[in-house]
Amino acid sequence: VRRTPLIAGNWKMNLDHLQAIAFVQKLAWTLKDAGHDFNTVEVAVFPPFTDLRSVQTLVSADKLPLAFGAQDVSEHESGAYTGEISAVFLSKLECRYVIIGHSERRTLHAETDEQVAAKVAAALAQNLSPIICVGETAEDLEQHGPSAIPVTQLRAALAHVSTAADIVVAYEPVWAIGSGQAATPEQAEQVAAALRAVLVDVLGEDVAAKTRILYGGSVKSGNIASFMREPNVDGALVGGASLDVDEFAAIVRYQK
Ligand code: G2H
Repeated sequence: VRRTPLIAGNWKMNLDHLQAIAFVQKLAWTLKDAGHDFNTVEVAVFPPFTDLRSVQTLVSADKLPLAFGAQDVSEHESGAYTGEISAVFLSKLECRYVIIGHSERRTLHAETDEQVAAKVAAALAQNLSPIICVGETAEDLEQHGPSAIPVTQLRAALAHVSTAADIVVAYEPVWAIGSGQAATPEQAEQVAAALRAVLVDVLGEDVAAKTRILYGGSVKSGNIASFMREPNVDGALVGGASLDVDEFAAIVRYQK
């Protein structure tokens, strides 16, 4: 099975809606100028909620071949949840993906495995493809070894997922996030292979073979190709380096 690589830019809390428009326009031109084939490597951006309407309008008006999504979603569909954003709203804004369980949500907002599982179910119910983030801290790594925590987190996140689900998994070692210290390609592959084994076990061979597993944590244009050579790594979730158009475009163009 050939899995289309996905390069995803997680903007985190950066770029207002005007900056987002300028960024997305420049990104689309840069990639088109470079002759990028979007069917060969898929490109997605994850702006803050307040930028999504601008990005959607631009993408649909100019028919840009970019996917986009949100960085989080509520586990609830509607109701008295002040400050929350429903998967229904994201779906109506033509989001294709939504990042769920990013380590910054788990750490700074105390998101639990149960909430992550509920959010995954809420996203799938609206035909959004969840990018399920898992990863261990430096202490976890020391205590439990490389794959134990990511494997446990993925199993928990799949609690309500049916076998046909369209999901993406992102392995992001917490110690590699924003630190400049990326995992080695061998480390990423070892955990990605363990995560694929979970997918086989829970969702079956066919879905596991189709599901993309991304690496995230200090990905740059200088190290992306080494990750992409690994058989179980199908793309990257890029934070800091996704905020510079030329650098992000160079990551997307890792084969060149
Ligand atoms: C991990 C990653 C993007 P960065 O959080 O999700 O960020 O590339 O800045 O390490």
